Amino acid sequence: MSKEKIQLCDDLSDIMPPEYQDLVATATFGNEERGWKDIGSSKELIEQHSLCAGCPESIAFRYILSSIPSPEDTVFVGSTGCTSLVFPHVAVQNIHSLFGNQNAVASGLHRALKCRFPDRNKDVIVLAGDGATVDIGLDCTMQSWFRGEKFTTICFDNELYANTGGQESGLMQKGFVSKMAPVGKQFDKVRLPEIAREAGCKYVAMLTVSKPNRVEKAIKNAVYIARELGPTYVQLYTPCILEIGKQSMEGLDEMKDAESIGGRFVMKEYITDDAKELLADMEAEKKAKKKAAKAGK
Ligand SMILES: Cc1ncc(C[n+]2csc(CCOP(=O)(O)OP(=O)(O)O)c2C)c(N)n1
Ligand code: SF4
Ligand SMILES: [Mg+2]
Repeated sequence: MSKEKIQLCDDLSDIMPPEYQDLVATATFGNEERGWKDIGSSKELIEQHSLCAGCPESIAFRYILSSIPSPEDTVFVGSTGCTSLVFPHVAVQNIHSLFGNQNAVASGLHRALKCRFPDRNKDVIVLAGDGATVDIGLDCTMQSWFRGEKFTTICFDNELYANTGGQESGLMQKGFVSKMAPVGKQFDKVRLPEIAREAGCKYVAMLTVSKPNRVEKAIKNAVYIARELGPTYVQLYTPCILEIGKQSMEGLDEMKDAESIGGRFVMKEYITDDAKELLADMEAEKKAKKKAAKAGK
């Protein structure tokens, strides 16, 4: 795992786009400690986006891309929705699946990568909206968890179908009225984190993207646990400011409100015992490495 994979060919380097040259010069590939704090000095994996100005999905993308441990060995599987507008701007391999099929596609992809590269970690990460994950795709989502497929599912939960103008989703809150669902949601928000836990996920987290360090930790936990043990699920509140009638600067306040005591997005984490053990071992190994490095100075 290194920057070697993205090196420029000497004869062609001067005609390569400046974005690619920047990527080669500043990429954090191969740095195990890469994280959200690199965003300020390296915009390597996402140059721009085509979401609405101020959409929290854009910062969620940046936090995720800066936190994945091995971008050069990662493949994202997306689905139709606002998230899919971002993938063309992202410098990580990605596949666009038919709406709702993303976890089935990811299952096949992960198995194929395992056969092709048996000795290498190849991380597969599904990143899709709530409509794709819980409504139209729920069967594929849950069956992949039942089968114990070793990849991470991330859901950008904006509590409606944003990309098609605001229809009701299973993750919409009870009573909410949107443009394309004028009667108001009749049922409670589906408890997907609990379903994920009961369907066999080894690690589940639900949180907003207001605190980058929390997002980084959840993404890293999810990817490392999926590599070794089984399916993991992260649900991120990325409010659709357009549909809930907020200004571009108001997404952060909306997330802070939603995660405060009694809110719908108070942070939740479920970790199985074997996953806790794995995380503890990794932490101990990291500390030992640091100590050895210090002693060697
Ligand atoms: C098979 C199929 N069914 C329906 C659609 C129409 N469609 C496109 S985006 C979308 C809603 C996406 O909602 P969500 O997954 O919550 O993502 P968001 O746009 O909210 O980020 C739908 C229903 C489609 N493109 N393909
Ligand atoms: S419609 Fe909503 S979710 Fe989609 S980009 Fe705009 S603000 Fe974001
Ligand atoms: Mg949605």
